[in-house]
Amino acid sequence: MKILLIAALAAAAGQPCLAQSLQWRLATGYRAESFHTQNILQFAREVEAATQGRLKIEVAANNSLVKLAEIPKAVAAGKVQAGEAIMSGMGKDLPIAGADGVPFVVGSYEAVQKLWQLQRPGIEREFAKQGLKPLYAVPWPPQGLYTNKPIREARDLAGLKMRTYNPTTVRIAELVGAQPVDVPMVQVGQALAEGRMDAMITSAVTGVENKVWGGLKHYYELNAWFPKNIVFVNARAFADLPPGVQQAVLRGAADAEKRGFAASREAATNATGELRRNGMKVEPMPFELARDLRRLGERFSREWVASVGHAANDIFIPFYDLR
Ligand code: PCA
Repeated sequence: MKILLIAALAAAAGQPCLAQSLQWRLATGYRAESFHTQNILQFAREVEAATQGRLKIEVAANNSLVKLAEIPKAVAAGKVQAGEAIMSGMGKDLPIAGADGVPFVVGSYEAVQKLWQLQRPGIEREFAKQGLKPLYAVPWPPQGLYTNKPIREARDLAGLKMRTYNPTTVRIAELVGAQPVDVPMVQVGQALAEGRMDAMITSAVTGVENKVWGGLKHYYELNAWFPKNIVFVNARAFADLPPGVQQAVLRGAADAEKRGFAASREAATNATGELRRNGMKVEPMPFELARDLRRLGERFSREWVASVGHAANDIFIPFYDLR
């Protein structure tokens, strides 16, 4: 009698007695302390709470489960159910994700939102073709230039070893006559200590996380682009979830996106102050450098539009309100 009563109560509360608990693994290439990963961890907690433990998401940070560059393929193959990647790094397989890395298109968080809204339908379609379902995207703070010596114009970068993380940073290094060096974000501190890099383009927050002030002395606020990280799941794994759990994941994702945008803004402000407090010179972009980089930026825009074809118009024409 007592057991029957408990069963009835559980059913009335909408909790099946034998509800199966599912466990997902989510791979990221960034550190657990990163604001992106902290946001993912909160997303995982919220999904677990909203589903009364029916879906648990275990987050594997710092390339521990799958290396950053291999995460989309690992998720598509179902080796892990979910993952995070940097969209501008996926440009080879996914040209429309490359819009993120075109310099001087996006100059504010409002513009990040606008670009993302315009990219999202195409990203959903392209991800679906690869068996992936996007959940949410969060930008890194604006990208600036770190150097070990003062820079006035692009020519001053010639011969420097420039750390890269996506096709844009590689092209910039090549075009200014620097030597591109591919260093994963979590190894920047080590690469600096070993003298493997003299400069890089990334956010203030990434400089802080890697305590770069030992080797790099200048930070120029280029505001060049705001690359986004995207969190996604294996489409089958998502389709196999009960509808209520699917809804909890989507709600959690929408909240994570909002929270992530706010965290990125906050990290941007705090990190620039932190660079200054550690003795770095934080400066606006010198006029000549701005001129040179804008020229490169225009070239990248044309190349990107040519590589993407008409899907680029669907993004850039409304982005610039050209209709
Ligand atoms: N940090 C990451 C990507 C962009 C950023 O701000 C990195 O440097 O790899």
